[in-house]
Amino acid sequence: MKGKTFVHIHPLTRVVNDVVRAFVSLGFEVAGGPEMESAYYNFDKLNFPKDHPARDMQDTFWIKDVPNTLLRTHTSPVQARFMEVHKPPFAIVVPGKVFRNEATDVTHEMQFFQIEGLVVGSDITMGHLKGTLEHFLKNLFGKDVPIRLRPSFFPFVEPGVEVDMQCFKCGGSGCATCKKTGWIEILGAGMVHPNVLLASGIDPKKWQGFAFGMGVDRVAMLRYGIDDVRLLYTGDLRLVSQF
Ligand code: 2NL
Repeated sequence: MKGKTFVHIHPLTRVVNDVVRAFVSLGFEVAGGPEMESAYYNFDKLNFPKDHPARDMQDTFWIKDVPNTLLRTHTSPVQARFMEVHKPPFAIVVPGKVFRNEATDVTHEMQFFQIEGLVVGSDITMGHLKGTLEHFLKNLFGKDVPIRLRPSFFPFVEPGVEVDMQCFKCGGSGCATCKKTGWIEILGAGMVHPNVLLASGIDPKKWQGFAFGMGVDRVAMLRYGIDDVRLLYTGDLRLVSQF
């Protein structure tokens, strides 16, 4: 070929690669699964009540004319499938595309990327969760990053937490990136709900686990200062060629 060839790696691909590499260096394995799922794996196995609003037509893309079939709203059904066929202990990360039926704006797309993690073993505690996330952020940013855990709720964990990291832009003193708070919400996490382990044939008296999930798009926007999530999906070379 004549002339110069430039290789550009999409910002979403960069974040997925870096995050997955950080967890693989801690001994995690990578798992994947189908984007078209059943309500059983996407909701029922994950302790979503039958009347949970996420199951709504407004929030979920249901496949027309195929009963109980949808585009997965998170990567958790992959972990549910994994737990059915693997005995603990295990540690996995699951990167993948997910879908939500909602209006788009600068922070919302109807398709986006998620990375979830799941660790199941004996005597696994919240301390293991915190230590793992600290290792992950140190690996990603090349230095210690303080984090804080705030109580939160997700149907598939108990207790659930939201995890903030100290702002990487200002170091915690307050700036536009962290909205003057010094902290950036980076992921959701928690201890796997006993119902979720039970539903996949794992005895919660013998095994415990922690899980977490993060939005890749959000991390890419923060990291690269991209102010509209929709730019990540246009294929516009003026964006892509900067990476
Ligand atoms: C978020 C929060 C989260 C999980 C995902 C999970 C999966 C299984 C069992 C238990 Cl199979 N938990 N995943 C747990 C807590 C939070 O994601 O804000 N994601 C963008």
